[in-house]
Amino acid sequence: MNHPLFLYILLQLSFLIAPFNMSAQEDYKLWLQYKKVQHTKIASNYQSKINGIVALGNSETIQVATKEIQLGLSGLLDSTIALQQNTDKENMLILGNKLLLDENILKNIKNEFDLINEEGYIIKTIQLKNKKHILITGKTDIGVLYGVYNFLKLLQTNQSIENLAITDSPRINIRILNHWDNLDRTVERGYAGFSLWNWHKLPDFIDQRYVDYARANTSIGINGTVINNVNANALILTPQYLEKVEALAKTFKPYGIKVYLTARFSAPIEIGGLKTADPFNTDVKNWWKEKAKEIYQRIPDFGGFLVKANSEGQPGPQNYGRNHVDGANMLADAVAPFGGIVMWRAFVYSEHDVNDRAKQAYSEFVPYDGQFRDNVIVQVKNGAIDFQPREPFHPIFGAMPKTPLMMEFQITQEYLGFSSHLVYLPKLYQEVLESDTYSKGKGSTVAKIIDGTLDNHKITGIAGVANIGNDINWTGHPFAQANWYGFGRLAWNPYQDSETIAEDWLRMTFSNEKKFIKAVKEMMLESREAVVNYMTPLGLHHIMDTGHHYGPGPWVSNLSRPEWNPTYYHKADTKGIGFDRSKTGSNATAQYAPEVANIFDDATTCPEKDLLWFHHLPWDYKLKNGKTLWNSLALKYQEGVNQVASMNSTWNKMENYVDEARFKEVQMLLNIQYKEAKWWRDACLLYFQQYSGKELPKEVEKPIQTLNFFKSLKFPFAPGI
Ligand code: GCV
Repeated sequence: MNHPLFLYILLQLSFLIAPFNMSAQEDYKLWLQYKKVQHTKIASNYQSKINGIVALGNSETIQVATKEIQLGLSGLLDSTIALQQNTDKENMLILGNKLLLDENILKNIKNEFDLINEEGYIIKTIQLKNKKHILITGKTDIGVLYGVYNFLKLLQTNQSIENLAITDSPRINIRILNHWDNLDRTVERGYAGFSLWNWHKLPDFIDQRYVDYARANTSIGINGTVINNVNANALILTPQYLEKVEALAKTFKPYGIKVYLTARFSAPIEIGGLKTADPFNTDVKNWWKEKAKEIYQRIPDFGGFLVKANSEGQPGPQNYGRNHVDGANMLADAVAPFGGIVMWRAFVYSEHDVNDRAKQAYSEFVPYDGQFRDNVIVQVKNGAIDFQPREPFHPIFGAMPKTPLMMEFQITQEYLGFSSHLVYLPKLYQEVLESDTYSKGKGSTVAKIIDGTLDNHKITGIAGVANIGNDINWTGHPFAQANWYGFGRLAWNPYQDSETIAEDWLRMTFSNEKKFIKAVKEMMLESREAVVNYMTPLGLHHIMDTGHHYGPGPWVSNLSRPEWNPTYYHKADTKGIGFDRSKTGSNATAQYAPEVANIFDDATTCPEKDLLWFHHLPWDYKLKNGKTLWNSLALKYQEGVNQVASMNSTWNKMENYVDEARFKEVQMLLNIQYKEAKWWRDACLLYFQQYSGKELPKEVEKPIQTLNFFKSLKFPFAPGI
């Protein structure tokens, strides 16, 4: 039968029953799936311990906390847990901040409040008149909300809730996402659709997405968001847009999330009618002061500004013969009366500077140490070039002890296969955070610099360039959700292990089945090394194709700015390969503390993972494995491909643990990743082989295509530009 009505009904029905719809919902829910606890013993234990909810106070945040706990429990326990007025019945879940706890409850608390800060929480099993209850508290309502999400995590990950005594606080104050979102809803380096912010419908239309975005962020401890691109448009500071920003800020406020904006340095000219943006000009200073006042009138808890100045063509104080300190301090003075801060980026390099690009930000910023206002924090990328699959830690960390420094990680995968490659980034973040700068002797890790403990800073921060868009699953790749999740967890506590985070994420997002977790966790943990191997092994970097940064392009050498060309970075020639940043070369190694510099400076002590970052070595230089550099490089590329092949085979065995649609989605993406890993291997090896003049080792598969074929590939519409 081919009747149009029949086809129409069939189509409707197929949407109703299609697993894709189910999974689209599951994808959308991120790690807040709240699926029924499968293990019957564990589930009945939870049920016996949670009989009702007593919520103290009625602030917006407590209302959100109550709603979330009800939502979570109704899914996890598959039953409705009712709100109660008092603790007469046993096994109540009591939510309330310290000020609202009565004497009897407080008697159960020892020194726990001394152990937490303003955003911290306590989850404790207490006794009232011989009846057991669970208390979730903190010094503030936001602390309570964090406690609620962490209590739900215990259930989501099937942990015991017997005799609970948990205290926890964030170690870093500003835990923030940087959205590189433009006002036309495109997202620079965004691979998950368009921007979440529907500027056209704001301020009157509040998309449910904004609320779910806030829920997801708060559940992992993120407390700030810069909603627009660092390549900024001044229009965001006009009343027309500020009204819309205000609506978003109001939506996020109950979740403890502050809104921040990027400030285009030339805004006084572009939207203020002034002739200059010189930070020493009185009219300019007053313009920013008035602008800050206007913003704070609308958004009393506005966080402050993030600024990219005199970098990649953005305007800044240097346009007027001033410097970064002059610019940052002028803006800092404007927001200071309202408690705002300025995050000033140190991502600077210039085509007019003949020095190694890796040295330029350090050379420019370190002399300013101690000159910034108290409410300025300098935002530094994790490495000295630009979010490569692997970079040694940025030498600014440890070199500006009198200035608060915040970390900038990239969550969006600009240089790591966009949203088609499965790469678990918390492994990369952990590697950087654990790096020892030796700035105050052994143990001066990057984590201790950014949490303020090493140099005693009160204002501390960590930023992640968001990988979020309006794709149904938020991040393009289902496993890219783990990078958003993991960033939040490490922002809360930069000393956590990425393995634990991966396990929690898998349990909350997919399943608590041991076999699934073991296999898929291993796959995630290996994925970061895999991408390094098939893209940029042994310290290679910045050899991607131009502009869009998609795929390999080690041959690119014709760009106007020398330091944008991949050939600038790998320096392959018939003698060898790598960038000599040792004493005999650019001497970038000298920007590190002597203990670190000495290690990097000598090719025999330099970790092999960073070898070609710091050294230009002959093709037949022997590595620790006894093999030549050429053979080792080729084998690394092959290893990367093999790792992706084994990720594929691991995933193919997981069909029974995952819903059909998410299983297929990841399977297709892993196939793309496999194809692209081979593309990277073949293109790079064919290109470098022109210089090495050597055969590929027998373990390396022979390329099927020619170098000219790879060079001919063009991607005019690659996303994210
Ligand atoms: C927002 C790299 C990216 C740019 C980005 C810049 C930055 O150069 O390719 O898209 O601009 O970093 O971090 O400012």
